[in-house]
Amino acid sequence: MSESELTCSYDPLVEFMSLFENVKAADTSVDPFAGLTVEDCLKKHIVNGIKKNLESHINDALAQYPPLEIINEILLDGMKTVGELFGAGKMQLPFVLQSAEVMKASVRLLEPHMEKVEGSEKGSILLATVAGDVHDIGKNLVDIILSNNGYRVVNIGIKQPINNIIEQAQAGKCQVIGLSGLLVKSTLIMRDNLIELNERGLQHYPVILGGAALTRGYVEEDLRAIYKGNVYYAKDAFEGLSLMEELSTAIKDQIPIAEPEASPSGTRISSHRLPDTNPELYVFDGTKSDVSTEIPVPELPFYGAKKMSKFDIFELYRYVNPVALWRGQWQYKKPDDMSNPEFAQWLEDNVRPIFEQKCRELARTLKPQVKWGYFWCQSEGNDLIIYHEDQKTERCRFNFPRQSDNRRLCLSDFFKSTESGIKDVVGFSIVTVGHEVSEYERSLFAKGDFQDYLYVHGMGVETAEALAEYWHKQMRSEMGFAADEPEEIRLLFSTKYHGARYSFGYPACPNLEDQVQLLELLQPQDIGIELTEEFMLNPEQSTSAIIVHHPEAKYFNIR
Ligand code: B1M
Repeated sequence: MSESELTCSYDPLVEFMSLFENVKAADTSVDPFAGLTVEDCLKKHIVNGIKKNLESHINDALAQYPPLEIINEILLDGMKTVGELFGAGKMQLPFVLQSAEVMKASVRLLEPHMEKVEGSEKGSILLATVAGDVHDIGKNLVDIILSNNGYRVVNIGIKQPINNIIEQAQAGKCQVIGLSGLLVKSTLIMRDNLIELNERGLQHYPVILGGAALTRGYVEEDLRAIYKGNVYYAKDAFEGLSLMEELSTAIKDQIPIAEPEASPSGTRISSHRLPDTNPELYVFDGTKSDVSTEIPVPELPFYGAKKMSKFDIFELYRYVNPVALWRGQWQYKKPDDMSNPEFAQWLEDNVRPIFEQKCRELARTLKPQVKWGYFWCQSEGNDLIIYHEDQKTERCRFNFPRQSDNRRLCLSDFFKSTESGIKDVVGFSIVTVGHEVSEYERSLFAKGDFQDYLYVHGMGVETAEALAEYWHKQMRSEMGFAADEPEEIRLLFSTKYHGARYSFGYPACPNLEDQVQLLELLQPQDIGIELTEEFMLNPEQSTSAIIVHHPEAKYFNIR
């Protein structure tokens, strides 16, 4: 397909209607604050996330209370209720963020009336995403929850080296250090950071760690055995909040911080293998999997890389996985008292309209672009050799791990071997939705539009995923497998199609370093994608993959 065959299109009517999205008919219903005391009025603002009339109710409260008392006694009490409702599964994360927005707006209104805010905080924390890691949202959610529950947060951003973390913690007079990271490598960086704190005699800092690649066991056993101070694991922002509550009370009352559950021996624990991220050579020991070697090779659609920059964004949105977006990114959770079908209906009625509105709102901010290509290849043991167009000269080589048990699968097994004498075809893709959505997202965070921040971030993430899914379909079709496509898009999300798309950094091809070769093959600089020193992709909402046509190719783990 040529670039000109796809055109960028918007539905002008839908676009026009979106301008009137937030314009509602005058609300003539009863005043929700009628008859409430000034304290209950403010609590209602917080718990229900209502910004309307906030200023006049804050002014009413100021006539009775000093500003600090309004914050500490009334507003924070409202946030406590929010936390309890969330904890009990009675409030969804987007509404928690809406409450945090009202909290922030209230504090902004009160600030001019306060002489000095310093020292009024419940406690303080330095927050950073560790060196080499670009993930922002998790740490920022922690920031929102802590800072709107009375803690002072010094959020120094992503990719932070330990020197800067320490300097900023000292300069900001922070009591606690909080580190976040999503990469496997980040768990090792966190360990190194703790060792550095030990070596500099800074173990008086309690450290809270969070992020997807961590496990409670790794933090509470392995890392606790290493750090001379106290280190804690927070699975989410609310666990971070309760840890801060414990820690700051202990610090305020000058109670020695309770020793966390001691690790059994105080020495290095061997039960948790430290994640291994150094690209090792996966040496082939002679035993391959039982993957069929008799699969016909598709015709090479073309050799090398091509670019596509014109997409119908609304067509792309059809490939957004609603479960991943609504339940994963936006974190809508099924309340205990709802059945699965009731919750599915609730999502359709309440969350789909938000999704549809965001689709329209972000149609011009998301800038989908793809680079993809096909190459001659052959396997050799655990390696996949990529050839030049002449089909003879080696261009580069990937080395993949092999399962030590189960079927002893290895990605290379899905391709014809050097012994077969047949050249096979492998695809690669790299997609992005551009940097604009991340910039927009950051501006929402800075403005305190927390709910929208979560929504927009989720849209960026899942549109990038949708683009990868959509383009994989296109590639299957180019390789001649269109007839095997499932009828419904939703079946694509459970990979009910021919072959598979594996991203580097996932178990079957875990080495992020392999992205260097992928970028050499696809040259995505012309769609604005580059690799950072730590083998991450810039723009953030980008993803790459190796496309395997073998019908037995499915996701697998390596043990
Ligand atoms: Co990718 N990705 N991804 N990804 N991605 C991960 C991070 C990965 C762990 C998946 C896996 O299981 N293998 C893996 C990294 C593994 C590794 O290091 N080898 C991975 C990979 C490999 C990649 C790519 C390299 C794949 C590729 O293209 N080859 C690529 C790289 C992108 C880049 O470089 N720019 C990539 C791409 C993408 C998408 C674009 C598709 C998308 C968006 C990424 C983004 O936002 N930048 C994406 C996604 C969505 C994920 C997963 C599935 C989800 C991340 C997320 O949005 N979480 C992720 C796997 C996972 O996390 N399970 C994965 C939601 C967020 C709110 O949670 O940040 O964890 P989180 O924060 C939580 C808690 O952890 C906790 O509280 C927060 C709120 O409750 N918390 C703290 C966090 N920090 C805390 C600190 C505290 C307390 C609590 O106190 C200090």
